[in-house]
Amino acid sequence: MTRSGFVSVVGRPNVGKSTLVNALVGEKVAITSPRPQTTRNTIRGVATNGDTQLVLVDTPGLHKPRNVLGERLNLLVYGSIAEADAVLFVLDAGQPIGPGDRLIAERLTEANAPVVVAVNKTDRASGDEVLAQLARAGEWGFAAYVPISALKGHGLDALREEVEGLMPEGPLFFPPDMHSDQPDRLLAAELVREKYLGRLREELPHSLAVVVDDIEERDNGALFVPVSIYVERNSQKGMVIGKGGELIKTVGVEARTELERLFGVPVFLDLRVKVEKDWQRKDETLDRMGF
Ligand SMILES: Nc1nc2c(ncn2[C@@H]2O[C@H](COP(=O)(O)OP(=O)(O)O)[C@@H](O)[C@H]2O)c(=O)[nH]1
Ligand SMILES: [Mg+2]
Repeated sequence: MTRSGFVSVVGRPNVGKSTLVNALVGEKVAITSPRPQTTRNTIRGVATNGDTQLVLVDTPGLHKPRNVLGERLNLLVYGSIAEADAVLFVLDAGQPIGPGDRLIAERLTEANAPVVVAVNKTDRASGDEVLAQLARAGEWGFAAYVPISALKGHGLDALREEVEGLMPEGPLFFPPDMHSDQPDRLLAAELVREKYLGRLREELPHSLAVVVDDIEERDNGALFVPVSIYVERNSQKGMVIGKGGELIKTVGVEARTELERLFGVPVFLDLRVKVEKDWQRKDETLDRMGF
């Protein structure tokens, strides 16, 4: 009998949720960055191990919402918890447990699904710090606690075992060789955004949205990918393009190289920068952008 279930991966921004999902899937399905609030939608990564399948739902970090986008992101997370067979709650071993973590823990206590706590980034914390973190989190009384490093791959087998044991019996949801249910155009948009994060100064990453409309397959098998890069103000356009088009060129080359590796065919990226005033605050614009 096979086992298969949905696992909602939750935690504060930047604790390493997306890195963990990629590590468990064994392939990049979600973008990551040193900046908080990199993940803006729920991406499902599929990890099949023998006759057990985990459908890992990577979520945006829960945080105090500052605008309509923030509110929608939090609702996404709560929805994902409600539908989950198990929850993976990720903590940072090197950061004190804060009000953000406690809020999530409270929500999870009320939820029906069993919770496995992963204390992540053990590669950057001392043994004592990791133990103290496990003890503090242990007071919540969840199903299991596992120290891991998603980046270095430490502790992942133990974590997988705990989570797999919580999956209900039933048919696999996806073919075993499938890694994500994310459409190619979403992955392409996310990869372009990832290349920009970390390269833009302070507040600009929050003003950035990337949308890929339909990807076209050309006769020679190459893919034509039309990419719209939205900023909120005219003054931000130049920052995204860079001096003499330098930045947009670098981003384009990096994203194209990665997409060609993932898709296995030549890719042509058509990058356009557009101004959409206050897109984060407008319901109608968010709908159009697919949030
Ligand atoms: N040292 C270390 N860094 C990590 C680990 N896991 C994630 N990170 C880093 O933490 C940052 C945030 O990771 P990300 O997966 O985007 O976090 P998310 O916001 O929770 O999805 C990135 O710079 C990651 O490389 C880990 O196990 N060890
Ligand atoms: Mg993330």
